[in-house]
Amino acid sequence: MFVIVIGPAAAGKTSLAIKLAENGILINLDPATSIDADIDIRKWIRVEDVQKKYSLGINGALLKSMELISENNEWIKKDKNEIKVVDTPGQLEIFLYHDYGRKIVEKLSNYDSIVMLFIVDATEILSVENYLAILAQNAMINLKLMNPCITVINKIDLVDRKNLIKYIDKMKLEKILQKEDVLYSLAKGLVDYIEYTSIYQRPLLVSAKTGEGMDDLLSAIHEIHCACGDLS
Ligand SMILES: Nc1nc2c(ncn2[C@@H]2O[C@H](COP(=O)(O)OP(=O)(O)OP(=O)(O)O)[C@@H](O)[C@H]2O)c(=O)[nH]1
Ligand SMILES: [Mg+2]
Repeated sequence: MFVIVIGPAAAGKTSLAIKLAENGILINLDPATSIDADIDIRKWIRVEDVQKKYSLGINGALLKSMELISENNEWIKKDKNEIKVVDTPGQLEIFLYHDYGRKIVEKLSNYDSIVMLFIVDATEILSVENYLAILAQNAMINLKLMNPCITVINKIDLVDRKNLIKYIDKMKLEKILQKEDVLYSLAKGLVDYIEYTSIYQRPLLVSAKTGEGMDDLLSAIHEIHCACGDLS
């Protein structure tokens, strides 16, 4: 199974990927950052080389690198029956606005089953609006990649859990979202969507730093894997 770790910059993707890969192998798909991975994309594609070769700025070079990665097969570990954790770059636009992410996911799905994680930084969830905006990004990623993700709230060690639950508990959230206006409808739709994918009923709160919640995350990954990717 490939466990693809996606999320905004500095949410803790690499930290979580390293922890998860203790039970499998780690594939680094970030062409800008070297980590101690079993397979490192930088062996074949390095953003600084791409920048020079194509005379691009740093963001253009990262996009071009992702295009090259989507066309390259050398980094793909094809053996089944092991957890292959894929760490990705934090520039979400790769997945939100371009097709490279989808190409990569489609390619991997030819070799093994896929479980995707969308990593959220708990310290960014400071209001209902904030949380819903994060869910909207999560929903867009699901649409673009045509795969549902498990929403994983990381850095739980840095926040007051009670405060966080206020925003992510459906009953409490619906109480807050009382106004009958167009934004309420949008917010309600997002909450229903997340509930439909069952992620919402079981928000996964973890800390890559302390290890809290990691067992639940591993169980969820295996559960989804056994259900052949059916989250409903
Ligand atoms: N307190 C705390 N810090 C964390 C946790 N997870 C990650 N961090 C810290 O957050 C920072 C970013 O972590 P990374 O794992 O590099 O995040 P990332 O999402 O891979 O970042 P990019 O690849 O740059 O997008 C580092 O300083 C980590 O040590 C966590 O659960 N708790
Ligand atoms: Mg990283």
